[in-house]
Amino acid sequence: MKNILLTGFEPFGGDALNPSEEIARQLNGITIARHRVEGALLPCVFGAAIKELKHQIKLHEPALVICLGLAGGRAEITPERVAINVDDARIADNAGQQPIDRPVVKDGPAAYFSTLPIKAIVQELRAKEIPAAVSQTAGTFVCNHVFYGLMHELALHQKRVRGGFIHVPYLPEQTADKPSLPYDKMIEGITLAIETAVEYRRDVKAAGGQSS
Ligand code: PCA
Repeated sequence: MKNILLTGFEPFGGDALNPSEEIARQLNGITIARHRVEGALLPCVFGAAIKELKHQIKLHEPALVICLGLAGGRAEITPERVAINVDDARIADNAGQQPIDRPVVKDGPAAYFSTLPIKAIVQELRAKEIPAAVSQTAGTFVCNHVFYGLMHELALHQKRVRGGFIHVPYLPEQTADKPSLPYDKMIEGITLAIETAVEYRRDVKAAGGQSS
């Protein structure tokens, strides 16, 4: 059976938990669309996160890589369209680093597009009434850093492996006033996103933008 690598992040910025970590742990070891999910945890640390990601890719030799992260404040599950070659941290990472206007990869391309079927994922999630939208930016913190590191690694060394990044909202218990999504909806949504990524080798042409 082929593997899918599904990564989540440890908590950061003073949060007690990170839904992306919980999802990667919960789906670890299960079979989705004839693939075995290998869940892994990445540190919320510039540099070390990409190092661990590359280690996990070597270990599991996945056919597909999906990295998850928390985007506090967003109301939808958001497949990211593009990773940019910029680290520009608004807060320190979990090792106290705060890079400003630094490339992820020196002399690397300005950006990489996700090779996940991002519109198909949004379409399938919406059909099941799970809030979803394509996001045009993964920010410039550790999530974009890992997304760029992933796509750079795949472009250079694993051309047949597809990959991308999906941000998830807060869990209801994490916030009183910001949008959130219940845990079971997140699990259902990411399971469906994985299925869709396996089934759709090519993306669909459909509207998938954010509602707000
Ligand atoms: N979210 C942060 C980093 C880790 C995470 O889960 C981000 O969006 O960059």
